Amino acid sequence: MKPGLILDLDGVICDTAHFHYLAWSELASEYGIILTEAHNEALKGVSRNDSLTYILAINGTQLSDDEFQSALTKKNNRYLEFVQEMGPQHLLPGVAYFFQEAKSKKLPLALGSASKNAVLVLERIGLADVFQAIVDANTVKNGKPHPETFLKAAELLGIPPTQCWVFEDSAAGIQAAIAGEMNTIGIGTPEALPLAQRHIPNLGAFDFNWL
Ligand code: B16
Ligand code: MG
Repeated sequence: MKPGLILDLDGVICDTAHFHYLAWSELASEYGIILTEAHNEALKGVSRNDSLTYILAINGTQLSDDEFQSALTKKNNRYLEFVQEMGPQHLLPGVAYFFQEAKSKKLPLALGSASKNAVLVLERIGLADVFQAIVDANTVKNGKPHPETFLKAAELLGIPPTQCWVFEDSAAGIQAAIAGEMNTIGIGTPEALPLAQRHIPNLGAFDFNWL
């Protein structure tokens, strides 16, 4: 059986992580909160809801349920403005090569993203048709670091978790993959992702002989 490749979206396939950061920073500043690089790292792979909870806790801002929901909508609308401007030029380095290689080797591919906007982003960057399975925040109950996203992706591919490889740029995502007993490739440094088995700067640096 061929191994399954399960890819995160933001920060692995395209640089939406930066757009999330800009949109959250704008919102956070309304509450007198300045988001640092360290905050940004902690927010990667974290659901929209949990991200806002994390941000508000920075200075103890309390919101009513209605205010919380409005803040989520505001952040998402700002984020979607960035997404509307996206195209294939926003693919991270090596992504096109990675998909060519995976296709020529007939390796099953799944997306495992914590974003509710994953399909929209895939359409914008021209990758809506490359995955045999797409699992995002609209289709799971438990976000990363819970393994549900990746376990569901493996199930849809019909491949045992231990034969799947997860490509992730977030600590929460690496934890999720480990909890699902999958192999992990960290997109980033060992300092940022100490639990990942291997580290590469981008998908173009992946060596298919590792599989
Ligand atoms: P949305 P990934 C995650 O996507 C992002 O890394 C994270 O920063 C974001 O808060 C989360 O999606 C939710 O995104 O607001 O679009 O639903 O990295 O798991 O592909
Ligand atoms: Mg990510």
